[in-house]
Amino acid sequence: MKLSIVSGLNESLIGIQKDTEEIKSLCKFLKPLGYNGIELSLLRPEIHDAKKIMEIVDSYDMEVSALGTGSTFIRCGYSLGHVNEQLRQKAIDRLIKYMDFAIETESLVIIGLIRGRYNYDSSLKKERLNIISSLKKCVNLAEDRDVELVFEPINQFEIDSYNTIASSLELIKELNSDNIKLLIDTFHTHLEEDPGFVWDYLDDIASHISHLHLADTTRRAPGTGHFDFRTFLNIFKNHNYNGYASIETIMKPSFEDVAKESAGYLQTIIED
Ligand code: LER
Ligand code: MN
Repeated sequence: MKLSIVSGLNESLIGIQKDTEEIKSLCKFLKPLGYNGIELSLLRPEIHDAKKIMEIVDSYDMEVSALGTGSTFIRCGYSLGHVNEQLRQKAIDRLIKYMDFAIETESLVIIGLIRGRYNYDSSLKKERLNIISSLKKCVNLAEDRDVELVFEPINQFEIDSYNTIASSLELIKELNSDNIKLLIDTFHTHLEEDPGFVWDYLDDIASHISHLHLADTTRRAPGTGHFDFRTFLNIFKNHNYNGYASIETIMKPSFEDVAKESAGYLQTIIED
């Protein structure tokens, strides 16, 4: 199992020079802590020089684990489930940019908050149908490009559908493609899943999972709340999971503190 952490790049400072400096300083800081990769959360992947980013990441023997796409909905309002067809298409067009970046960086593309939320002129049923039809298009695009998408069940306070692992698995089975797998986030797992069944269930479906997000019960660093990371991670260790466990928390008191504390805590479990 490999370890990564979510980070953005300062996208107001456009320019390869700034990217280079930011990525270098992230790698320099994270590598000695035992991180294997960085999960990049970007708004406009096309403004970044993916080749240059890879050159730097490679030089530290690190990787870009995955690409976060949620700002497409949060900042631009485009979403895969939107009632307006043009805004759904804009979300798909943005995903093409992420996929193109993912080809260069050999990373996964996350389908999380980009699904959006439905509003007064839509409904849960319409939203689900729109998400399914948008995702069919995205999966075809991913197959053409040989890119892997990871679908993330997200809790009901942040998104309206596909909140549970079971409903998300059903959806990806319906899509019937090797290019879409599941991303399991411990924060959403804690809020949505039955604690009496979830461990056995994860054990049963581990082969469908390609990426993990780690945050404790308050969305802070692993080890600061009461999520059972040992039991959770042991399931994946037993399946010889060789994907990433990626820290995705509120970065308080600071990114550096979270990165240090999380790595220290998780390594005692991963390397046990
Ligand atoms: C949001 O809560 C989250 O977990 C992100 O990974 C969604 O893209
Ligand atoms: Mn997540």
